[in-house]
Amino acid sequence: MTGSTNGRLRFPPAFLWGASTAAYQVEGAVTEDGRGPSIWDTFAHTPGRVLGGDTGDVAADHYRRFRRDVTLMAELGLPAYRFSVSWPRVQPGGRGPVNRPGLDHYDRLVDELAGKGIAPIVTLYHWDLPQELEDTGGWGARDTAARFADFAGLVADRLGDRVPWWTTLNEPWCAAFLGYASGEHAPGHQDPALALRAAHHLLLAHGLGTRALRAALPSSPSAAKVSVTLNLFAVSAGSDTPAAAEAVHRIDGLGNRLFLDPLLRGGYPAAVLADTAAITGWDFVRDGDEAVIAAPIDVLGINYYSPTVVDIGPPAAGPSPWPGCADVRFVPPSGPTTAMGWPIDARGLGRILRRVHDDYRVPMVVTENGAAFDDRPGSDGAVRDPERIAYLHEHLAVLHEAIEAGVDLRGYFVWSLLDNFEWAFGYAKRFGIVHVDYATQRRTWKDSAYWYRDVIRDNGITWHQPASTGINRDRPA
Ligand code: PNW
Repeated sequence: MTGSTNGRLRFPPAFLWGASTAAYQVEGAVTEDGRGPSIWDTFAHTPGRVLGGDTGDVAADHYRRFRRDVTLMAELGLPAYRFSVSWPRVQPGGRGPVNRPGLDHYDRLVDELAGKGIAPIVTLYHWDLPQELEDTGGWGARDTAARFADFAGLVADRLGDRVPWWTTLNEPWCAAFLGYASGEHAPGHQDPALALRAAHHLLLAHGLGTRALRAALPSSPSAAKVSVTLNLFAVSAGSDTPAAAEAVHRIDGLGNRLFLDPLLRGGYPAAVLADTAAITGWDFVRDGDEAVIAAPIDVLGINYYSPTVVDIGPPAAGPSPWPGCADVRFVPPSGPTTAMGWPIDARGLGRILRRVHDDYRVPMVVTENGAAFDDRPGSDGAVRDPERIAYLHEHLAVLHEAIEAGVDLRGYFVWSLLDNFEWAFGYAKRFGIVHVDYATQRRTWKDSAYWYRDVIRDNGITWHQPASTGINRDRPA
């Protein structure tokens, strides 16, 4: 399957390479074709919530420029494009009939991709909840899960004949805990009990959404895959003490097992319910919910950026995204970091993949991995990002090693195709392999884009560290 001939680490023949984006981060055009407001429109337009007062109003203008962007993808040789469907474009108020012009857009995008031989990989929820649903309780309300299933069915009815792979939710941990506990993300609540309730309703939405997808999707010629994407935490102890081990256990519980166990083992982990009993009695979990959440999935999406080191110690100031973990201290990184301040260590990704493989036995795809750096065009117009190339190379080498060790990893998607709206950081952080000049919307391939094109073409990486050398900036004819 894999190999390391001719100084190259080769990936399995069917390994799926791609790049990811999300609707609110790239589309702009927020009032076009009858789109309604989402919680991110409201949040970004609330002073003090997003760095620099940035909003997704224009973003990378991908809604209007999608045809040119698909051409760019084809030039990169991308076999697959992972994007999300904006719920408030399809149902402006989150319920009721389809807003045709909104759904038509994704129909055109899917056809444009198909015309270039690029597989459309659809995420149904990447955090842009219709504002009207937030007004009736958001993810704190059980009804939101049922509304999500309706939305999933509507999109599958229209695109199901051409989309091979569906993801219900992107990172329910972020949606629940950054959105409802720390308040760093929309809708900006700071209520740990509400956040745990939201986590359950997101998982329920996944289960009901999976059911709706299976009902709507055609079973031939080959059945579409259904998945969910989690941001899993590679947690390790900051000291060799029982207290640090306890901190690891608690963060692993809330960050990983709270999601993995109900999705893949049929129920919530008792230890996490016990650890959070002082915050909530989990009375919002009804009989039968866990069976709905455990509906079989075909593949698990994993997003990974950096490892996490914890210990017991004085709490950091401000509201935390970790309910009941005020005594847990997040140890600041000592090694290299990205522009986000996130530590760089690819081994964390290897640990996550092996752990999920050993404990849950599910096929996996890395649906996001990448890094922000301070990229800008040089005087010759080139955007040199050797740190990003080194970051990606290091992570791909770890993936190759995991595959050789028997982990069932089916693909890899870089975050992100384009520089975009990085949530609470606005446009200050650039994750793209393609640079976006927001004043002109001009796209410029960073060196990492040329490098990734060659990785895809060769289905592998060079065995030695390529870093900043040997970038071939020739564009295809
Ligand atoms: C993910 N955290 O977000 C998202 O899926 C992307 O939309 C985003 O642009 C990307 O990663 C880079 O941030 C995360 O605080 C945001 O642990 C925050 C965290 C994790 C993931």
